[in-house]
Amino acid sequence: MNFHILTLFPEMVSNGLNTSIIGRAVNAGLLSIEAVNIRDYAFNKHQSVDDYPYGGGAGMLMQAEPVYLAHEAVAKKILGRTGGTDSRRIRTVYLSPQGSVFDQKMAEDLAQEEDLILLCGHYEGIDERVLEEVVTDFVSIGDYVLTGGELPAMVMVDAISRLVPGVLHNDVSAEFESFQDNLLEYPQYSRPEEWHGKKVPPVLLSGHHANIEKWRREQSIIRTYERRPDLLERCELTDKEKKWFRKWLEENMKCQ
Ligand code: 4GT
Repeated sequence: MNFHILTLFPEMVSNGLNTSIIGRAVNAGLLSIEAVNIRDYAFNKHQSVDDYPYGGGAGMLMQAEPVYLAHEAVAKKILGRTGGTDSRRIRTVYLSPQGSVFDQKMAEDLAQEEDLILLCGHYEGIDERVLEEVVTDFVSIGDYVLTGGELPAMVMVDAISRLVPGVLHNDVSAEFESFQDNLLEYPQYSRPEEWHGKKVPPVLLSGHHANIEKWRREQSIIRTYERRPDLLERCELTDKEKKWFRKWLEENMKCQ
């Protein structure tokens, strides 16, 4: 999968994504991450990329033309390689607090694309007119305000990349984790068997795989109930699990 990140701070993005699992996947040729400097497309008289907003107000706005030219250059390259003809069909995400909130489902959807363009704003954002012409998806990573779209773009690249086949080379893969089923992951333990007087739950040392699986599933349900009850409403428990959970609730609520 190929990520193309349009930004005024390309080194921030490249430096943040060249390490660990993502860096290794890039070196292995499973991913490419191209950071395109929008400033390289400021062909106006003063080579500027920002200006005051019409109507007044605080701060500066990124101008339409350099963003448009940077997008066009990237789109041309992609179409040349893929044999496509319509640059408006290349998924182009604008990172903004006004977007739909990014989640695992959206990551799975975007991981199906061969090329993904991520547009990062800075200052007070980007002239609306170019957004109307190039953006296909408006995405937010959560309800808070940042100084730029670079960190959100990096969050998206990380979450999407680990879904690309081969990027995680463990046997069970990304499918089988937190948020699969809308349940949080169960607690995990490694050596030593006892630490600070705390023992590893005995079932995990039993070697009984069916019991271990059952215990983990139950722990996931308890954990989701305790930490993210909003997710529990959206997850599908079997009748057996519902019955077990009702019993667990009864037993654990009476002494409160
Ligand atoms: C928050 C988010 C985001 C910002 C988010 C344009 C100029 C937007 C600054 C940028 N803040 N971008 N994508 N929650 N700020 O995703």
